[in-house]
Amino acid sequence: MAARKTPEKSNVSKDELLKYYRDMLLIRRFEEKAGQLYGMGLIGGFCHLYIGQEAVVVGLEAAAEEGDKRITSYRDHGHMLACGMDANGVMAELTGREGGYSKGKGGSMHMFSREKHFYGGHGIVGAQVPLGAGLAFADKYKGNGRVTFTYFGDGAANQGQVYETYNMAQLWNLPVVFVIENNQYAMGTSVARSTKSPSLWERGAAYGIKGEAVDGMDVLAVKAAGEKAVAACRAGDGPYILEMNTYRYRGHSMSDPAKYRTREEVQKMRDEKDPIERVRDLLLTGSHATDDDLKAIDREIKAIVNESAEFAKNSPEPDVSELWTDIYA
Ligand SMILES: Cc1ncc(C[n+]2csc(CCOP(=O)(O)OP(=O)(O)O)c2C)c(N)n1
Ligand SMILES: [Mg+2]
Repeated sequence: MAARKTPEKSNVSKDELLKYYRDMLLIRRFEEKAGQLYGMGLIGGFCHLYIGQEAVVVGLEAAAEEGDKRITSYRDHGHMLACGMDANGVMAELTGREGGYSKGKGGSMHMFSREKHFYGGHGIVGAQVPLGAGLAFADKYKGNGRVTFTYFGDGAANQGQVYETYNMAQLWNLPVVFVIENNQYAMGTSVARSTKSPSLWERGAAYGIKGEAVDGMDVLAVKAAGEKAVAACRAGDGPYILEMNTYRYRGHSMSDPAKYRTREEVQKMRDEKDPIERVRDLLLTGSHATDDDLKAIDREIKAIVNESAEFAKNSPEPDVSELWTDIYA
């Protein structure tokens, strides 16, 4: 197996690289812990892990400003952590506990934070795309300069509502960045099996929307592309499409036997493209950090994640009286 290439020297600051390392590692370790708790029966229902795709959301959050919005699919824990939602509240929600973001009544796919402008968490494939354009419409109406990051998958990119949304978003110059997280699979179906036009971002051209493909395993490339897209939106020249070429290491959800790809394919991505290892290499080769410094960060992250699991386990299940609250009649 070919080793990862030594990264070129970058002119990104040490502090910035350390932040990306930390933020991506938090998502990775949090998701690993969620996987363990699922295996122990502490998390029920669906649970879609984000492991492998961390650079996408961390790079784009680095391009975001206070007040910008984000909305995504069910593969959403990474997005919540990256925008600053509390690991304890997310883990408690995954385990269906009172201390969770939706008081333990929503679970993995149904968490929101008004404070962090996180609008879910959507289990219906593609449903968040028109909602994301709606959020951007509201911001344009208010003239507040905010941008909405609307994330969806390669599978969702074949849905009709995405193209209806593209048309309206471009017609009204909405400040929305459409982020296609192309992790190469929609459940067990590879992109090659689902479309003959695999360059998903180029479909925006039919509506006059600009965009580009990005190495979604490289947090610096993601951030640079994100800044460009956000600048276009803030200048009134939105929307913008970013197709992030990425990869999920785990199955579609916790109940995926993964018979549609080989172990070797997954291992090759881990060995050659891992987004966290890439930043780790940059930190070490640029003499920005020592092995010991990185080990200290690893310990710090492990402590946050362990604490979230303890918090979740110690939080009670919601009271029966909660059955009748937070519902539309
Ligand atoms: C409208 C609708 N159709 C089908 C499903 C079942 N389903 C859930 S996830 C998924 C695959 C989506 O893949 P993609 O958009 O690539 O996102 P990824 O899971 O790779 O992040 C499907 C078909 C659903 N939830 N909603
Ligand atoms: Mg996919």
